[in-house]
Amino acid sequence: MVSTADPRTYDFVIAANRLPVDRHVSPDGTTTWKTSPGGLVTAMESVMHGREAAWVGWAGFPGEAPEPFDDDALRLHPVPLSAEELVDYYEGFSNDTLWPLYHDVIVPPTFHRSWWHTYQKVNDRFAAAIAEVAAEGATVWVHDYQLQLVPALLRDRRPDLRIGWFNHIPFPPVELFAQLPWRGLILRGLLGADFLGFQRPDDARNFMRSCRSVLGTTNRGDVVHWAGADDDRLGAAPRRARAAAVPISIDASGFEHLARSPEVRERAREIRESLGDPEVVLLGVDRLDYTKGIRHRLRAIGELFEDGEIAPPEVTFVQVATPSRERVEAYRTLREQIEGTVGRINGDFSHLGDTAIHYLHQSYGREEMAALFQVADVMLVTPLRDGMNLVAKEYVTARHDGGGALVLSEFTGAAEEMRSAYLCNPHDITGLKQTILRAIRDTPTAKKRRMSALRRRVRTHDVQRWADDFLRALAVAPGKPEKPTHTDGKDA
Ligand code: GDG
Repeated sequence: MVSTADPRTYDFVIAANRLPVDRHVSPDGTTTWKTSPGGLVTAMESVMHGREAAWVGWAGFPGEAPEPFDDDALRLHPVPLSAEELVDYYEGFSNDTLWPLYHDVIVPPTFHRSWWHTYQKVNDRFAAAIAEVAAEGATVWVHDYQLQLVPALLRDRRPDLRIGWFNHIPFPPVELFAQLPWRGLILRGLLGADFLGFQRPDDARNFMRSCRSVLGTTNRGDVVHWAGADDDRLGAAPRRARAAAVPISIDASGFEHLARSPEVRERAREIRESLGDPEVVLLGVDRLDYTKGIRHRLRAIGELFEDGEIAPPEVTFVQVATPSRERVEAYRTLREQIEGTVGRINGDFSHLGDTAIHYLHQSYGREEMAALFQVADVMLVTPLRDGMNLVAKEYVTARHDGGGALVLSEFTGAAEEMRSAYLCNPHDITGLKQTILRAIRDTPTAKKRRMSALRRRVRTHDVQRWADDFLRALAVAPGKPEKPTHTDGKDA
């Protein structure tokens, strides 16, 4: 990677909270950057088609930001965040105000004016950085809930840009969104975009309803019409923005290729053997987050052990809970609760050499993940609310043998597309238990039929298609109204 400070500008700019690279400092003090293997990076590579692009984001450590540098055709433009800003903008407003509010208030959101002020300040810094690297008339793709003010702040600086925003998490119903003390300013921030992409049609509808109810906008179909306001803070210029569902996906061919590799298949055999060759392996893979429904899943599994419906060594449950947001109180509490429950269940139902639940609070490489998916006879994806859930899509992609069964919560964006999964309501513990048993006991033919439909869906709706769909929608989005709009006030 080459570090240069020249003021080049780019026709395509991506902005996300994090840059797609991680810094590694070796013992002799040399710094190297490694591309973080994520869906977003792959998707962006596929749409860049070799053209030069810039990525604006935080470099992953507090304090002064490194100078912009190149990673192949990608210009990386770090935005600095101080340690205090990380606490207030990232851990606070993003992860302890917006995250719970946008996920059905599973835990109560915390509202602090000081967090909000920092969120505004950091969003403004991102907007300034994007304005600096974007060429005249460039396309800018802003990602996620951490940067909701960026579209309008950027448009104020650079009306020439085409601005899109994609929400990776759900957009809440107006009844919940209305709790946010700064609701009008957030919506106004988003309306700076030409196109707003959401995971599900319901998320787009929730957004449009919030705009109508909070800002008094009207909409025709999926286009929101903002007539401008007298309130200076909201801005006076009329705008039009389109809001629609563009569900995210995974690099299906890349992941399948990895899953088919001899190393991964061999590793899958090893894992199964080290678990004692059980008849049925149940698996959960989640960031340790209260949205993922891990406690409800454990409750159902614990009761199934208690009822004698399942028992080790024939059946074992592996739960990978990747460490996440450990400085936020709600996450620490959740970890204690989960580990207490796992301990109790194992105390009651494990025997020497036969473990009921293998609980792993660790992160693993992609290869290990792909191997684990191949070992799972039944994959449990049971979030209480999830924007999409990529684990569900990765699981079916890894099952190139056509085996396995996916239990999937209705409250994920993935459930909208993956109708052939064993769908469940994770709040209904009795129903969840029955669904898990059904996924274990269904005939191989029935399971194969479902798996084959799921695999087809993900193969034909991969991350490249998502990025293409988003950029196509952004390219034709209406933007600034050319003439006064006539509105019928109907909801989409
Ligand atoms: C947000 C939204 C939306 C997990 N542990 C390890 C690991 N992972 C990988 C999974 C998957 C990704 O992380 C998690 O993605 P999810 O979609 O399941 O969930 P969030 O992190 O909450 O993501 C979500 C997503 O954004 C995209 O828009 O779907 O709804 O909440 O790829 O495999 N990967 C590795 N080691 C781990 O230990 N290598």
